[in-house]
Amino acid sequence: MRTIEAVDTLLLGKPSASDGEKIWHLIKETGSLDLNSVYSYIMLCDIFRDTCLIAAEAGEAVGFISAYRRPDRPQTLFVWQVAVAGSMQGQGLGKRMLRELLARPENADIRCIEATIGPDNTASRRLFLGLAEEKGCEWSLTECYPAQLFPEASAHEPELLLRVGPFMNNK
Ligand code: 9YT
Repeated sequence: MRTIEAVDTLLLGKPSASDGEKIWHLIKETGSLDLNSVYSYIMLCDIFRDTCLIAAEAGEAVGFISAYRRPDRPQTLFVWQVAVAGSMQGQGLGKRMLRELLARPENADIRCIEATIGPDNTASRRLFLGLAEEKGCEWSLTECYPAQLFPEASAHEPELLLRVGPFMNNK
């Protein structure tokens, strides 16, 4: 008798410039995130690869975190977008990607995470508050970019600033 075991074929790693286009498609498909230019994703995957992460399965991008260290506070990681493909939602992939990103040796000195989220972005809210709980650290949610900042032609909901930390990132 043969036993068939579920094999985890998901690869989590640093992206490279050639992933930019795939990421653009992933963000487009999620439908809930702001779609930026392909160029911006290529740049993130190249210049900011130490703080970005791609999750790939069978050569397809199924998850992505774009993030960078704030220039004014380099120990704060600003997480720009967390994207999880529809087929992977509800499986904890966001959390797994975030943990993996923080566990990189080059990110060991990161003490805070910031992200802006729309009022209805419950997935991201759950992800970051889950991290705060796991790390036993403080968090706050404050107003950041009101809707009036965005042009009328591309109506946009307000962005709230979610801050998690300080924490010790030594896992
Ligand atoms: C954490 C996250 O995914 N924030 C989204 C920020 C913004 N609405 C965007 O870039 O889509």
